[in-house]
Amino acid sequence: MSFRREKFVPRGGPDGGDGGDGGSIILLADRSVRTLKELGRKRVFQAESGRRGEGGKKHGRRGATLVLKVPLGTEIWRGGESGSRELIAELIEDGSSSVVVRGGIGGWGNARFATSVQRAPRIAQRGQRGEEAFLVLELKLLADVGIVGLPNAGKSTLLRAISAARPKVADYPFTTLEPVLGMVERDWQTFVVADIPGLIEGAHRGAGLGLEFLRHIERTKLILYLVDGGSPDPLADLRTVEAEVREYGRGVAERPRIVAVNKIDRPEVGKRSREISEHFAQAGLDVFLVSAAGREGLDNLVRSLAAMVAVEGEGGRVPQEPSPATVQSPVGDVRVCREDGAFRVDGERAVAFAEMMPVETDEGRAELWRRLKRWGVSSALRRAGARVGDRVRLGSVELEIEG
Ligand SMILES: Nc1nc2c(ncn2[C@@H]2O[C@H](COP(=O)(O)OP(=O)(O)OP(=O)(O)O)[C@@H](O)[C@H]2O)c(=O)[nH]1
Ligand SMILES: [Mg+2]
Repeated sequence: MSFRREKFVPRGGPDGGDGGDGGSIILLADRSVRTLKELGRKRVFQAESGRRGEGGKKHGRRGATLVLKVPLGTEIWRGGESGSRELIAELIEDGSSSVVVRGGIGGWGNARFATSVQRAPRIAQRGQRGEEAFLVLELKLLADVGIVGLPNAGKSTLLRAISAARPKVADYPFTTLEPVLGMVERDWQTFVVADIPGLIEGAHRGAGLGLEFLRHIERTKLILYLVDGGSPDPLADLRTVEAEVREYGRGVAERPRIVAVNKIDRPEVGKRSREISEHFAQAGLDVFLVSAAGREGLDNLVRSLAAMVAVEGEGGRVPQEPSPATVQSPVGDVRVCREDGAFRVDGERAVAFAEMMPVETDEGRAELWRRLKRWGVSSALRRAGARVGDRVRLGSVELEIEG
């Protein structure tokens, strides 16, 4: 509330400006954020208040929006009074966001209330109360492949063998307590494999570590069932695990699958390997015979996983038009986007460099690709969905991604 005060104006009019709106809080999915740990350290977040209005009809400034970055795959739940909760958003794609609480509207200053009748209103609004919310954030890992099997089957050993991830391996059950993700790279394709704890018969009733961790593979494109070839009956082991996965529900049991029998390096397993595959074949199952520890048969297995991930990726699960990716490279910002069936790379220096290269020669092209890789452009292309055989344009240069 304010009234104009000037010399020789004995009774100035009302000139109180409006208050600014309060800031909102937005959760934003950002691929550079990996965990919720950062957020977890602080418990209460508050966006900035709007400023007060002032005399001279000056409106108060709006409160700044508070943007909290979260990893891709974050679920936002609103906690209810009775402990119930409701899912309000899932932030899966890079850049997706959700306004979780809205700032209040700024109150009107007394200048707004002046009328021909009421020339000196002593009314000013209070600002609206901002929203408050009690939220639970839960991170579901985003993996393409989930490895499922009994404890000790060699799941973690396998993930170590096919990726740079280093989950703990030991000769006792339930070595893995938390899911571990590994990035598997094969030529132009990368996919993420999740190693999860082993599950045992009765897990749906809480035996062993239970089944709760299966939520981490709810969204995988396929499941890799890994069984220990040294077990008395590997097929029965598979059935046990399958039954538990079915109990868990949520479509995990119906996911496309690959079955692999592990530890064929052990002499007693090697000897039985034909018998084992035939046993599975009779049940209509094609299996891969591998040794995670001895790195046998893994090329074949990874090739099949990669192919299945690629096929599944064409369904509705993966966005067909990922948002343009920008990379900060030594030659400045480079942007990658889709352009009628091909991929376009923008960035002044990167494009100039490409146009200056003798791309008609194998050597020239190879050198350009080496640069693009070093600048992070290849990864950006891959993230944007580019695969072997796709065309890439840099200014007037057009290249095909070679395998
Ligand atoms: N001989 C042989 N041993 C293996 C192979 N793969 C794993 N092992 C051994 O089997 C044991 C269990 O391996 P892990 O990779 O920890 O098994 P896991 O399935 O991750 O087990 P949990 O995390 O407890 O569910 C370890 O002693 C490994 O060294 C293999 O291909 N050959
Ligand atoms: Mg393990």
